[in-house]
Amino acid sequence: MSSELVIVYHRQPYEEVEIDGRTELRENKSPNGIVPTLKSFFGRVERGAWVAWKLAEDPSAPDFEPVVEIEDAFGRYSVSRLPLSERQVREFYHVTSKEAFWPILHGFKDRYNYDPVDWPNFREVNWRFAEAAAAEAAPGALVWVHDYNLWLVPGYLRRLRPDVRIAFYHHTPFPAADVFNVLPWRREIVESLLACDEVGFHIPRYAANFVAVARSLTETDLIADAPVDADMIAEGTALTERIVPTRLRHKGHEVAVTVAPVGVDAEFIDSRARAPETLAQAEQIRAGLGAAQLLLSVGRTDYTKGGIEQLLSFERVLEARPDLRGKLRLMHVSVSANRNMTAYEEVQTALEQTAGRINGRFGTLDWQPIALISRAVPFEELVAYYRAADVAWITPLADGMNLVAKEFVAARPDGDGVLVLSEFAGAAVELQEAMITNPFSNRSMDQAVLAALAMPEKERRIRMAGLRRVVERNDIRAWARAVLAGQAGETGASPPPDLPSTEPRPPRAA
Ligand code: GDG
Repeated sequence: MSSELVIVYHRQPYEEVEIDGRTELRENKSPNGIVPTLKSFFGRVERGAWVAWKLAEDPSAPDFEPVVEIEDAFGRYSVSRLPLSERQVREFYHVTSKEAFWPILHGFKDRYNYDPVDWPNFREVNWRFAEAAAAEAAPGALVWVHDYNLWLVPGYLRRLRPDVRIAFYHHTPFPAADVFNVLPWRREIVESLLACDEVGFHIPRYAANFVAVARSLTETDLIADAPVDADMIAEGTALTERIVPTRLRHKGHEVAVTVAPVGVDAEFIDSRARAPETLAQAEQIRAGLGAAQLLLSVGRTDYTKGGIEQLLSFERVLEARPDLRGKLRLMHVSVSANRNMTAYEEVQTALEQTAGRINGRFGTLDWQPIALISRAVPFEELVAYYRAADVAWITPLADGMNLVAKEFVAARPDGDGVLVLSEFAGAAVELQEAMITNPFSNRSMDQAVLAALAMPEKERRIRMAGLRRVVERNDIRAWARAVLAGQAGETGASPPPDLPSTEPRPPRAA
């Protein structure tokens, strides 16, 4: 019970590698992403803790140490691994979180599946996360909980440890009340979130939706709001809000509602994109294309990412513009995170069938219009593709933020390249110089990609310069700063530690 900062995140903060029958803990292969950023917060506290789950054959007698002490480049912290059985993980993560919550969060009411949900199991798993966090937190510590699969943790933790500060960050969208309130457990979830000192979102719309849901279900007063900064107002686009709620009161307890859009490590990606080996790889990619333009699409295999809709747009474009046949290639990277889930298998099959049909319809011996990539591309290679692409085509039907769009921009120190971005990605309120498109409209989709392919260099450069300013300014460090500011002053709690740098500190002797 001695950590000043406890991070509660479902995944462990490192990779486990089997070497000669022994398990070794290694830094995550990709230096990119949210995990290293979260770990960097440990660099400025005396002692931190991370709570995650780990598969155990018999959770009552796990064959691993539940708590391990780590001393690495990021600092000194313990990792509590909650032993969960395969069944518990399936029910809590793959069923309740992915089949019931995920579709609702993204506005797909018709995909919502209530029947298989084992709610007592969800409660139990969340309770155990809360217990582990309570066991690690020093008096008055900050406990920072991530994402909807841990929705009940704040409420339980408040009961176990009234003294700690609790912050919660949503990585997904937060839907409007008439969508969220489909969930039969809506009140329990919202009461838990209202036990936080701070609830954080990517963009003002999600914060406003959360407040509307809270007020629809509970006696909650809105005690402060604020105008949205001009740089988060993308005139006329779907997710723009002008006023953002900032403070609530529920049962005498005040909750700060904060907006902090997650950014990417722009500096790191920029340096990768300038590296000679990346440039050589990008050159090679371009040489392989001949005179063809490269359209690049990257995302997880998920119905929210709009992959099928995008392939259909590509097909319409090739149909309507025979002159483009042979002069255009689409590299569609769609990596499955949850191979064993029916919903994702269906998307994968549909992607393969659609891409196969389009290649069959238009392809020749020398030219296949679509390269469908289902394996994870190493990040360094991905940067080379970002660098080589003419157009990044990112058109999710719903997306909390979408970091791929920001990575593409960060990977373009050459100042060229066009970003076509769905207005239903949180990133669209920040990335106002992108070609914004509505993925629910065939005409908007087809016109945006055609306009991007035909865009004159001068306009491309003006837009990219604007995008790069935003991505550099709102990078991962800015996110950390905004999060820390929200967790401090607003809640009346003690000031936060200084802003950590994502540059890891040198390892120290244990
Ligand atoms: C959730 C929210 C929110 C993808 N393919 C490969 C690969 N990736 C990497 C990308 C990027 C990450 O995966 C995807 O991030 P996104 O933000 O696009 O989407 P989600 O995974 O759905 O994340 C989302 C995010 O949380 C953060 O809050 O933005 O809205 O849904 O970093 O680069 N990386 C590599 N190879 C691939 O083939 N190496």
